[in-house]
Parts: sequence; C-alpha cells; structure tokens
Amino acid sequence: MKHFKRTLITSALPYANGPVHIGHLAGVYVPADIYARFLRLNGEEVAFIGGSDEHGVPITLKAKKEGVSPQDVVDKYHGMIKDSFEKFGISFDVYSRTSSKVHHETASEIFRTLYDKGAFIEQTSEQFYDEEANQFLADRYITGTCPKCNYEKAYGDQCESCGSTLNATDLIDPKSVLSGNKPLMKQTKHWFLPLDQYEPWLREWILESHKEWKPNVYGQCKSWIDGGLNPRAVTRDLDWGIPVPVEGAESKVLYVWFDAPIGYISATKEWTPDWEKWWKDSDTKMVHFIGKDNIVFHCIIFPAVLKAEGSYILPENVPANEFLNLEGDKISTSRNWAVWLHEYLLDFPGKEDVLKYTLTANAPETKDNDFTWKDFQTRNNSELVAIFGNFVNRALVLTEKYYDGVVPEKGELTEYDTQTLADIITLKAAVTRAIETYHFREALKNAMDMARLGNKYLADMEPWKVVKTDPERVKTIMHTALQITANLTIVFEPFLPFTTNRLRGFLNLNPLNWSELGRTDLIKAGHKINTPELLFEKIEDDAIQAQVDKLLATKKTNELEEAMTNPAKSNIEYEDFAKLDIRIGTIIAAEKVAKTKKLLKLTIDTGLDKRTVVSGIAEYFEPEKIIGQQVSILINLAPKELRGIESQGMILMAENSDGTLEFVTTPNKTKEGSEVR
Ligand code: B3M
Ligand code: ZN
Repeated sequence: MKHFKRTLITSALPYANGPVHIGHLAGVYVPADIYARFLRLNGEEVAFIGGSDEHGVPITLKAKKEGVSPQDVVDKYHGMIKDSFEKFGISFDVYSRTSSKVHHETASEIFRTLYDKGAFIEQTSEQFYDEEANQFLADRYITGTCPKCNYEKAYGDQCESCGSTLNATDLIDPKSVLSGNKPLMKQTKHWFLPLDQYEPWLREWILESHKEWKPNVYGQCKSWIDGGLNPRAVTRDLDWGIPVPVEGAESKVLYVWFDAPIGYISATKEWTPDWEKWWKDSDTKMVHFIGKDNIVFHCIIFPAVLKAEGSYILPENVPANEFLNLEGDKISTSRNWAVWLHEYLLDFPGKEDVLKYTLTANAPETKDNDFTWKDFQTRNNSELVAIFGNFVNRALVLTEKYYDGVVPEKGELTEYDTQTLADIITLKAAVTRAIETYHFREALKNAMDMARLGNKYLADMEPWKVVKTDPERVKTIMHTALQITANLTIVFEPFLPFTTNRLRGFLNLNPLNWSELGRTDLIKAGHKINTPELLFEKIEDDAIQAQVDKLLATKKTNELEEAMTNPAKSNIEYEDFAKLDIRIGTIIAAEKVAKTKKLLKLTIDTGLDKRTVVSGIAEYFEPEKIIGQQVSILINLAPKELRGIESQGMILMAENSDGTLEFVTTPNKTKEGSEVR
C-alpha cells in the first residue's frame, strides 16, 4: 500500500435549502469527523473540508415558495447548518459556501480551462420552455405523472414515489411548476462533458485499480460504466448559479453538480494559500465522504472533470454510506420527517455525543438502517450509562473514597491483571484497523469493548469486598482500573470528543496521542484526580415519548395536507353528470366474500329492486353491523363480475385522510329509490 504524506478529507456539501438532520450526520459528517480526528490523533497532516451547496434548483424553488431571493434562502440555512455542525463538534478545518467569490472564480476558471482545451461538446437540443414565465425549465421545474408507477407528482428528473430516474420528456402530462401550464419544446444550446470518451479510463481506474472500494460503491460504479456512459450537460438555463464564462451563454449557469464538488477546492483555497499541495501533489490522499445518492458524481463525473483539467489528484477512496431511515420511513425534508439537529440540541442539551454514538453504532454502512427513539434510549441507558459510565464512575469514586483521589502505587500484577492490560492492546489494533478501512461501526464496537473490559475487570475483582481482607491488593486493582480509564480517553476521542474531554477533566489528564493508547502507565501513582461527576445520565421514557409524539403529529399533519391537496379533476359537462343514476338504498344483507380481505357482498333495497353489490369496505365495517344502513348507490353502472359474483352498481363512500371510510347518505331516513342529484 502506498504511503501518503497527508490526507484531504471532503464531506458532501449539504444543500442550503433546509436545516440538517440525523441522516446527514449518520451518512457523512460523523464518519468523516471520526476519520479526521483519528488521523490527527496519529499526528498526521489533515485537511477536513466542508461547506454549503448554495446553487441548484431546489434552492430557487424554495425561494419562490417563500417569496424571498435565493440569496436570502442560502444565507439563512448556511448559518443554521454551520451552527449545528459546530455544536455537534464536527471538526472541519474550514466550512465554506459555494456563493463565495473565491468559489465563483475557481469554478469559472476550471470550466474555462476545459472549454479552451476542447473538453466539451456543444449541443443544441430541445428543452421544455414555459412561455408565460419566459424561461427554460430545469427538470425540477416540471412535474407530471410517472410513466413507471403513475405517481402524479413526479419530477422531471426523478419520481420520489418509486425512485426511478426520469427524463422530463418521459413524464405523462407534464406541467410547469411556475405557471401550471403545459410546457413547450424550444431549442437551446448547452455544453456537455462527453463521459463516453472517459469510459475506458474509468474502467481501468475504478474497476481494475480500486477493487478495494466498498461493494456498494464499486457496484454502483460498475453498473453505470457497464450501462454505457452518455455525454452529460454541464450548463443549465437558469438565473441562479455561476454564469457560464463563455460568449453567447447569457442567462446560462454552470450545472450545480459541475460547480459543487469544485467547492471542495475553493474551500481549501480559502483556508490556506498553500492549497495546491492538497490538490496537486500525488502524496496527498483524497477521501470523499458522501451518501449513496452522490456516488456517480464523486466517482465518475467529478473525477472526469479533474482528469480533463489534468493537474489535479483523484480520490483514493469514496466510502459512501447508504441511507438512514427514521422510525421505518424515509427521511424527508419536505415532509418534515426528520430529527433536525437544531431541535435535538434544544431537546437534549449536552447530549451531542449520545446521538453521535447511536448514529455510529447503527450506521448505514452496508445497507439502509433505521433510527428509532427506542433504540436511542437503549443505546444510552444500556451501553453508555450501564457500561462505559458505570465503569468510569466506579473507578473514580472508589479512588476518591479509598485514597482521597490520589492514584495508589501498584503491587505485583496477577495473571488476570496482565491479561486485561494486554487485551487493551489487542483492542487498539482492532479499532485502528477498522477505522483505517472505514468500518466505523465495528471500530466503535471495539472501543466499547474496552469499556466492557474495564467494567468486567472491576466486577470480577470486587475491590469493595477485597478492601476488607487485603487492602494492599486493592491498590493494584484500582491502579489497573485507572489505567484502563485513561486509555478510554484516547480510544473514544475520535467518536465521543465531548465525553473524552470531560473524562480527562475528571482524571486531571492532558490530551494524549493514539500512539500512547495501550500504555499501562498513563496515569502515575501519586497523581491527584478531580472529584468525579457522572459521565452519562439515564434518558427517561417521557423524554422518548415526547419525541415519538412529535413524529406522530407530523404524520397526522402530512396526511391531512395530502388529503386537502388531492387535486380537483377537470371540469365536465352537466350532461355527463346527468347520466349518473344515484338513489338512496338500504343494506338488507351483508357477508364477507370468501378468501378476500377487502370485499363484502351486500344486498341492497334500491326501491326499484333488491340487488347485489360487491364493495371494498370489509376492512372498515363488520357485515352484521351495517344491516339497515342507508347508502347512496349508483344503480346504472354497468354490471361487473368480481370473484365470481355479479356486482350491480356501486355504493358511494367518503374517504378520511387516514384511509377510513364513511357512508355517504342523508341525515334523516329517506325512502328507498329517492334520487340523488
Ligand atoms: N448538495 C447533494 C446532497 O446534499 C449535494 C452534495 C454536493 S457534494 C459536492 O445530497
Ligand atoms: Zn414512479
């Protein structure tokens, strides 16, 4: 393996169109932060880069919706995001933003270099255009029906219901988000990066030379490459973004995914005048931390840009994570289905590390994972409090009690003592290997095993009993327990930096390096420790219930909104309405249709006849309970056979937002056969 002189860590730039949530932390920032802190503890030269992605259509749409300028939107959220990251202790060396001057210049320059080299192809194509708004429509400005699943609110680039990637021209019945009109097709010129030309190189660079990449990342790259790469437009017709620095490109901007990764470079420039050694020296190891939806941009498109430019290094690894779900549902900013970091900070002050612990212990490293508040509580109460906290507390309190807080001299070690101390070194090796290979979950588990080791050591040694019979032996036990405690301040430093800082305060110790992890003389006899406090506290049921209730309320609101926004159907003529023959009838018999969940076979007195109707209401009504119920029945609907029964008509039902059903009828009893019109 090549040895690098320094490591450049980038973390995906979150869109400044909303606050950040636990999915962001779990997928990108927590693992990146662990990695950065670990390398720094090892004395390595590290640059940890972050920033806000302030371009792109979601931001312009948000601005439109709120009636403010895009700059207002990004100013607001950039501030919020930066603040949340700071409070969670994400240790960026620089956190920048893509609306900065340096970034505009850097991205323009790179575009211009590629343009001058002839790296782009110019193509005129037909794009959707909104005549009323007088502008071309980006994919996100077009909605319509998904051709794959019939979801009616799919976007021009993606269907959020079935997850398919779409082209705006695939949508059935496309509409402009701006005016609601059907958009026209109009010609426009754009610049494309001919990714197809990079295919042989990408095949070699990724598929041959980076077989060590995570299977989810390697697999996605392989399927993109095997599927055939197409030229990709790197400019857009839009009025928010970086102007295309070419004549004849008025009212065009760089595609957000062209400029955003360049944001890593711009941020480095803002951080240090010596930025080139980070980006152009093959002794720098570059690692991109991202979520799985960003893989193609970081493994294929951005590397192709860097390769075309010619003077930049390429990523050494891209340890992308899968997604974190929340209580069984996909996290969604627009549906407010998320745990927002700024809200967590208010609800659980001082518990930043607890969330980070839970998110790492349950990180979506190899598959999508679920965050539940119950699991959060269990991780805190049964792991942090019951194991880590309990051990540390015992070690410190007993030292205080027996020796007034002065570390005792050790005597001769037993085999058990020696083995315990040796286990620390074994665990150190395991944590190190896991972090170096981006297995942060496993690394944390091994770190926790060190706390378990301490907890078990004290439980087995029972100094509180031995003190009565052999006080000399207790000195050795406590001396050993304190060495384990001191080692915990190192091994947890990458994961729980606020906690290790407090623990060092209790122990009256200075920060130590990773190389010192495993030593058995970190804390010397005669050293005075401080009066201990609790390292973690229990989280009670009511605090958890409050969070669950908050999510339930969100769910209710969403369902209601969806029901309200059920769009009206288009107008019809009175003649069409008059064709419906709706009467009041009474249910006189009802039974379940065998082998179905939803169907009831009803006999209805319509005033004209008694007829059979098969109705999909069995999930909501028991057959016995609806005898005598009056209904509205459409009697001239063409008969239809359902499960071998001929259904003659249809009864009308109203659907509540939660999917439950109500009969549509009159407030007073009405004679069967009365017409509804
Ligand atoms: N803003 C997309 C995202 O948040 C995008 C990442 C840019 S990284 C250069 O998923
Ligand atoms: Zn769909």
